[in-house]
Amino acid sequence: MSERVRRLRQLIDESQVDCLLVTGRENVRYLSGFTGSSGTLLIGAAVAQLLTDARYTTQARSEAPGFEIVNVENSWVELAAELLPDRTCRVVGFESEHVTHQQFLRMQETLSMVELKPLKNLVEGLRQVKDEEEVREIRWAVGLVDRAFSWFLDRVQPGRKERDLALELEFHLRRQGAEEMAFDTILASGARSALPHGRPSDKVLEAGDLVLLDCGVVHKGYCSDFSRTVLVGSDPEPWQNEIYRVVLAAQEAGIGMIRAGAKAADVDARVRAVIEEHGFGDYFGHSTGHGLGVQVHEAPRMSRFSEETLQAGMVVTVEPGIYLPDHGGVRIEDVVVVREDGAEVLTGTPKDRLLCV
Ligand SMILES: [Mn+2]
Repeated sequence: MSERVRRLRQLIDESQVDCLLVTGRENVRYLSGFTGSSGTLLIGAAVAQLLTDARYTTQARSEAPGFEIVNVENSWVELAAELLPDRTCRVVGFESEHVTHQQFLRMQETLSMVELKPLKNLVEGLRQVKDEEEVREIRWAVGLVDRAFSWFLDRVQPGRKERDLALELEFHLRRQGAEEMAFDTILASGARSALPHGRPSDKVLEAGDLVLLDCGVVHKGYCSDFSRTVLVGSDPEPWQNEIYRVVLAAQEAGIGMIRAGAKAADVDARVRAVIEEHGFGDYFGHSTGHGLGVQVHEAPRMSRFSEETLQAGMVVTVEPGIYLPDHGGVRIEDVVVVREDGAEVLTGTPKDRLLCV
């Protein structure tokens, strides 16, 4: 049985349940390898079953060899009701963040022979610390976007539409091997770059515009996340250079604090302090970053509200920004691996000055 399932069994035991129903899609994939859109895991001390339907049973056998594949005919809840009485599962945990209210009512009705216990963040907790195989997939996804960014820069020209540029970049990334985009690409220029999550619009790039790009791809189920801001033309205004330098200083200060044992909230505080010292505190409204893995946003949170201590093997983003309404904004985002003695930066694209293209 895989190391992941072994560690989960320990958590199941500590949570005082006899077994766990895993319904979160990313959690199912993380634990079993199964990539289909419909599957539920039943995991206990001596049980590892994957409940899925006829569309997926063949695929499941090859993707999840460590699991017994059980065919769902009606619904997985009814199948679980048939499977559970044979087992020693009396208290059954379920993922309260990955069950709809309707499913919960059905579980209450159909699984009345057991006690249902809501649990959360069990698998998400395991997912925080990556093994080197996971780091390798993330590194590849990060590298793909690094290479595509050079390609993209040649196409950033006055007269080009945000939507067209974003579409061409996504097409290029897919052709270079991305499974899919990790999230909707953010590409915003000029005053629109002050929208931290600006969707590509019909706006045309003009000389003097800041262009903020934030995109990521999925590779073997693992996400990358990347932001850079460049200037169209060759003549940045002083405020554009200034906010770029401040964001860069804040981002590097944050990366400099990352190591096993550091508190995520302290990293956020350090980044925020640099931006506040320069008088831009009101223009940095989001958190410093987030964990990255099979989901583009996962634990740990890199925010002032985070209670987490960084551990070796966590993969996080560091992505401060300054957004001046009606003027423009800058964000710089790298992906880093937390190591015992510091941060290993996976992102390779240079960031040392505001690039003018
Ligand atoms: Mn991000």
